[in-house]
Amino acid sequence: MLYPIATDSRVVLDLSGIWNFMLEDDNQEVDVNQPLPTTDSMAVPASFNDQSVASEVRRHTGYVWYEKEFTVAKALRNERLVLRFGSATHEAWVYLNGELLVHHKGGFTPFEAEMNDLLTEGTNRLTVRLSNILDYTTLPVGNYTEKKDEDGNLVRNVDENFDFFNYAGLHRPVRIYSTPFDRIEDIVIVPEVDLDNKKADVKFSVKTGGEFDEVRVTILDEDGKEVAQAAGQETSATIDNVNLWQPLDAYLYTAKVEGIKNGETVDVYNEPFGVRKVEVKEGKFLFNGEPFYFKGFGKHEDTFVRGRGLDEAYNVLDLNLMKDMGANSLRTSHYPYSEEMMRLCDREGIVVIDETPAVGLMASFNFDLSMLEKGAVDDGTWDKMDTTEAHEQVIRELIDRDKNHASVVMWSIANEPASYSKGAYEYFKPLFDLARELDPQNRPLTFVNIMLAKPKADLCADLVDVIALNRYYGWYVNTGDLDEGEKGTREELLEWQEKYPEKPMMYTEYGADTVAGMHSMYHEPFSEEYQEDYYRMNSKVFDEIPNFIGEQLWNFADFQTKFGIMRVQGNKKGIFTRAREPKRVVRYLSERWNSIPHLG
Ligand code: GCB
Repeated sequence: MLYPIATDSRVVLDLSGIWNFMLEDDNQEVDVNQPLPTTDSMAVPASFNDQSVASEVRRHTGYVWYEKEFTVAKALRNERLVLRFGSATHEAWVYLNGELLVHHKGGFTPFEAEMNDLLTEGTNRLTVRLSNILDYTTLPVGNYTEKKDEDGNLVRNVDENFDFFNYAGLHRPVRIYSTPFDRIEDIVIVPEVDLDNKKADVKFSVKTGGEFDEVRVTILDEDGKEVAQAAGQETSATIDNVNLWQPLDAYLYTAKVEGIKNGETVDVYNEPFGVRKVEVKEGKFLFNGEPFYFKGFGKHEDTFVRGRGLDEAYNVLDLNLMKDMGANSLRTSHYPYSEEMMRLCDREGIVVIDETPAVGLMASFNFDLSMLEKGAVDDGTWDKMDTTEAHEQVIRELIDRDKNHASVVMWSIANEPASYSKGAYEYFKPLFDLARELDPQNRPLTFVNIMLAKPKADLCADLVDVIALNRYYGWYVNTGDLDEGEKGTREELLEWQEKYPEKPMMYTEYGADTVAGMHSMYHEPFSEEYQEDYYRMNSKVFDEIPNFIGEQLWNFADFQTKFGIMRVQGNKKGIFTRAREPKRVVRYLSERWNSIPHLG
């Protein structure tokens, strides 16, 4: 699926702005043939939760409705018109002028539908019913319950099986774009790099709808100069003296793809792409032939008021803060980020580990944890979860959406599943196979391993190219005791190294909750001093481990979570506050990261 852009043959209309909004009332059926009985305002794109002062809106679980009227100019109505949602969290039923146009489940990937047949002259009414219900069939996974209140009304509840607030709404742009009826539908780009000769052979596969006499691909450099041409739907072109896409030194070519009929260009689409080679070899992650060291973050799409909604100013600031610190990478924890963020990472040279929304795949901590010292257990997770279908779907949709991004160097199939529980390998093996089959660029794969699944207990590390670990020695275990934390960290990393000498490993999370402005002479937990000591301790151990290829800390910024006795206004492991003000540790990490080369 292509990102909607304007070209000589395409127009994009944006339906962002104020929509009508209401919560669904179980006792009152909504007639989609009539305008919604509400004039309450809701901004799009954004979560609905933090835009209202009513706690029943903020905490609503179940269904909500959005509606917007729009007009499409006559000049456009003879084109093919597509309605496209960047995402709708988590399940959407979309009606145009009272007719169901499209349904989509999964809150973090785009979907679209041709709308010509339902479009009318003058005012059109676009109505969206959304559900924010998460259960054991969805990703993320939620603990879903229903009960009746005193008046007999149904009360739904989702208890997040994960540590971030279940923000919902129309989180990303809703757009209409036009194409000619004979059109380019998809472009797959696979650059094969010959590093010795500074050449790249770029393979293109162009999917079309309708009919063309010819498909032409022209490669343009950053100055818009033509560097190569090719013809055909399955074709390739060579770039000599190629400019490589390097971490923090991005170079983007543009593939200008034209569909030609009777000698005229009918449709044209411009897809940016970078040329780079990533591979995992002998315990290293090679980027254009050189060992790469990941420095950076797990983060969230999380800002004041907008919740999880797209905010491009925050995205730009966040990447600028990262670059200033000498960071080079992020993981899209714990769901696919907006297409706008992915394009920004391409442009800024930020390296991305692209994660599915598979988080919460764990039945509970209700078993004897000490058993894990001996080996795997059976905590019932893989009998209880019914997520295979959703998991396959998100892998398909994520790879389909992000396959051409130079910034994406690895897929993360899940965050912290119960990989210590019997049945985990059988659950994951087909999903890893699917991802390997689908990715045209054959990127390395990982999943993010939870602290319970140490080398003796984990059942899934055989499946990964890179071992990615979330570890909290000195925080959740050995709280406040960094000497013990250091021992635990070292011991475990050496154990992994010994078990998988050929696999590189990295931290994808490590952190300590820190209240901005809290200081302690005794460097106690929650103080800015403790956070700095904690990171210094970890850095020391990382530097001793030969196959250690990166540190992505938790978290870039403080973020909103559900209520919990360990969460005061959310998770405070940010090294920046939610307002992006630095905590004390930023100085230390900036110095460290600015002195570690990205490559070599
Ligand atoms: C984790 C999770 C992350 C949490 C973090 C924490 O392991 O992957 O979602 O926010 O721990 O702070 O507890």
